[in-house]
Amino acid sequence: MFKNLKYEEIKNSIGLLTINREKAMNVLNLETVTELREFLENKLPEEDIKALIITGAGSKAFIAGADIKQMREMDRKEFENYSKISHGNFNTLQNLKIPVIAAINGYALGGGCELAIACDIRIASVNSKIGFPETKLGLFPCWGGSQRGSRLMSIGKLKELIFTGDMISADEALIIGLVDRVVKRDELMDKVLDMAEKIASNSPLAIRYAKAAINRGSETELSEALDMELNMGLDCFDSEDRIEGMSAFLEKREADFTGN
Ligand code: CO8
Repeated sequence: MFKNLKYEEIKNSIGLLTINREKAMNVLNLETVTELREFLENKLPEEDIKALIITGAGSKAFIAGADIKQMREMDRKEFENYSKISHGNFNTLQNLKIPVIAAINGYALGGGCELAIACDIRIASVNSKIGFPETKLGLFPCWGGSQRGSRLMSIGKLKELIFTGDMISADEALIIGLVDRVVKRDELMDKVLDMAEKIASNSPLAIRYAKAAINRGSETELSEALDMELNMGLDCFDSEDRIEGMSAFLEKREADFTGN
């Protein structure tokens, strides 16, 4: 039903979303961000899956950014609409209850890098090239890059990346915290799936609380964040999953979590 997106459920309750524009370097044109909005808001079966993986089609690009050809022809109002859709999409992604892993399989540039940093975890194949080339185009990363970026890496590194527009290797991105793991090119999906399956075997409820606590806490003053963490921990303690997890440990069996 989508022209530019492909969604499938793989393995054990793990969703795989592919930006499916291989010939166009999986660039996020207006049609694609509009489809992504529809997918995230109405089609993603969030209650049925335990993790979502996002990748790009083919072996060359994860996502080479927003569509420069379209943007050159847009007026301010059209660009505002395009950017608001993307802002909304990346906010929705960040706030999904389930963990989202970006499987970076090549160029992750501009808006592509911004999508990746709205995900919870980034795993990149060693051949990936990552960066914010917007200043070469007379723009700066304003689909979350200048804000989420500074919460991942040092302000100096972020400024260096944005001001120079340099693409960096996956290994450099790992050193500065822009990606979380680098793997061999042909092992990317296996490694991402291994991680997703490990996540899927743990309590979905505890992961949901952990994600919300980490996300909200990073935007909150520390003493308030610690109060919030304690309250969320108490709610988590009240759950069926907590009883199941502790019982399974003591009974030396695998836990069977329901997410409640
Ligand atoms: N937009 C439109 N078309 C693109 C883009 C893009 N971002 N990237 C690649 N393409 C197209 C090329 O034009 C080319 O099309 P055609 O075959 O019709 O000529 C095709 O994809 C293949 O690209 P190349 O021939 O260039 O392939 P190479 O392997 O030589 O190079 C690169 C691949 C390095 C990815 C190169 O294409 C490149 O540098 N692309 C541009 C990357 C870029 O600048 N991305 C950032 C875009 S701006 C952005 O994302 C802004 C988001 C936030 C906006 C908010 C601002 C306020």
